Amino acid sequence: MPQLAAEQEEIDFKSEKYKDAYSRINAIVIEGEQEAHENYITLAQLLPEHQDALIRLSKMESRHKKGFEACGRNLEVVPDLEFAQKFFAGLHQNFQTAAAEGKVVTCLLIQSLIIECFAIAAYNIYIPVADDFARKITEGVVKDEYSHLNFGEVWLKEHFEESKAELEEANRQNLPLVWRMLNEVADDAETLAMEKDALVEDFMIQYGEALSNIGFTTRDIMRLSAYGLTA
Ligand code: Y39
Ligand code: FE
Ligand code: FE
Ligand code: FE
Repeated sequence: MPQLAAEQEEIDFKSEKYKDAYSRINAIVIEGEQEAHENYITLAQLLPEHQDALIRLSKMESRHKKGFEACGRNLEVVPDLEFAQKFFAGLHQNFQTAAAEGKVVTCLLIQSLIIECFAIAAYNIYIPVADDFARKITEGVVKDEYSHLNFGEVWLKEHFEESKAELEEANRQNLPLVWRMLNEVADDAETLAMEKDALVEDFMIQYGEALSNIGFTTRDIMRLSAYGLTA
């Protein structure tokens, strides 16, 4: 979504207001990449036949984390990692619980569909309004995130019939958390010139496409992707 250069020039990346918001958003992204790294290691244990692929994804996530740490340093911002851990606590707990129960379908829905779609939406909306340094980093990262989403789509498509009920339940438990997280971050995102409506729209598009690729009908997608949106 390209924006006018004039609009971009109005963003003062060095202002205290921008840096304050960035200390939380940057931390969310750093913590998200760290948790994604751990989640793919856990998934590699749950799916030993895909171990090599999943360990590759986990290593990409640590590279992403390093890239975003550099973005924070470049703006002389200290990320508020405590805030970020709280931000992810709900999804983190649900992933841990599912992993402990061996519920690989739920783990894939949380990490490879929901979190990846959240990341893709956020990075797509951020790129046109990012500082030059962060834009280059984020452009490289978002390409990887599409491949992570694709891993989840392909596996779930191949196991669609036996996964359907667990996917419905996992969606019901986790999608409302995403809407809450988006609300929680909306003001800081706005300060970074990222519009909440655009984030919601991009997430819905990515997540709806993913559900479609897995095998859900349009009717199912409408119901699943908006679940908890008004809550
Ligand atoms: O798979 C991944 O790399 C995802 C973990 C990273 C999460 C990124 C979370 C982005 C939410 C940012 C919200 C800003 C408005
Ligand atoms: Fe990542
Ligand atoms: Fe943890
Ligand atoms: Fe990822």
